[in-house]
Amino acid sequence: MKNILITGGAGFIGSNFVHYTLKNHSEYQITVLDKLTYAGNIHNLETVLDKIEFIRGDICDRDLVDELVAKTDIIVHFAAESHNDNSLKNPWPFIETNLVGTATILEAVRKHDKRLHHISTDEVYGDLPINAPNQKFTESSPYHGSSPYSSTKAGSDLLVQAWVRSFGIKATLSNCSNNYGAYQHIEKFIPRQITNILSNLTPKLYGTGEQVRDWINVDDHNSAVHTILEKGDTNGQMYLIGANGEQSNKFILETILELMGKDKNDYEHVKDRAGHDQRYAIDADKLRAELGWTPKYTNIREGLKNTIKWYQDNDAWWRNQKAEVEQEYARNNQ
Ligand code: NAD
Ligand code: TDX
Repeated sequence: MKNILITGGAGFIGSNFVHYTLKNHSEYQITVLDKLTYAGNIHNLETVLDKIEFIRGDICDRDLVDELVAKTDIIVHFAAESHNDNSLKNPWPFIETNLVGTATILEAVRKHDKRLHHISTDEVYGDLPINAPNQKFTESSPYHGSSPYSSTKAGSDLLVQAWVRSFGIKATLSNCSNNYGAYQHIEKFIPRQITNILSNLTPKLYGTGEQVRDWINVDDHNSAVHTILEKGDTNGQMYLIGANGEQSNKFILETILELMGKDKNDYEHVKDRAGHDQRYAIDADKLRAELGWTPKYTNIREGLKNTIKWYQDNDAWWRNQKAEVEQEYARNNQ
């Protein structure tokens, strides 16, 4: 058995990673470290709490991180402030968690000589033009963060790279595109629109809605992370994760409306996001060619159908947050 420490394991992707690991990788003994911010939810793990160790704590807490890293073999670092819109209102938690938190983990990894996998995002590369299908992000694309969120994630990647080069720590990095699936906070695009429809509220599209995101099922992201844990080059190699899922926001929203039996025009355009990235697109050839990974769930219609069903079936998981989330958006005319 190997011990694995999962930071941010009560959030959207991290909790899916815990479930995925328990189902598919019995070789791991799991500890989760999560602060349970507004985005973390212990209920995401309630069915498996007897199979894992859960520790509520902050990745910026040096003593706690040191103690937990000392006891583990591998760290998979998901914990982050993750929502662009929040970073535009108050960047400080992003600077604390994404930069100081990652540095705290790196120092413990260095001291105890442990293996790190750092979870990052395609947003570190900025954006691409909408009408340039041949342009995609690759591992050699230049860093170009647009928001405090994406720039602090970019900074966290650079910290990992520096600790590899200067201190020789064993680390891999992955930069994934937009995830969808169960347990995603209702502040994010797809769950916000699904829960708007389930609450008889009008879905809200920023600006023209022509912006493109490269959608991937959260289990495909997590299977890629496991592939990197098994076969990745720990000399600081970075792998882009994506499943060729490019779609405009407008298309996604119209498909959700249609799948939920509504008129596909039944939404409103609201104020655009400041600095809104136009298009993300991933070239995942390195991961596919070097490590032999392939995604499984590439039918976005099917994926949206299952995600809608999850929010329908798990009303209690999101319902009591809905009014507050929408109030916050309304304050910004969104
Ligand atoms: P999320 O906001 O749903 O979850 C983040 C989790 O981290 C929460 O459980 C929260 O409580 C925890 N956390 C936050 N600050 C912490 C701190 N200081 N100490 C300990 N725990 C803390 O985010 P997510 O969407 O699951 O994203 C997880 C990771 O994946 C992030 O690093 C994000 O940048 C990256 N990522 C996300 C996407 C996406 O589409 N959501 C795509 C690519 C990469
Ligand atoms: O109500 C909305 N209406 C809307 O049109 C919301 C919340 C969003 N949008 C648009 C903005 C984006 O173009 O939808 C798109 C997706 O928005 P988000 O869900 O906020 O995701 P994004 O900003 O693309 O970032 C996501 O993917 C990369 C995650 O939140 C990040 O954590 C990840 O790094």
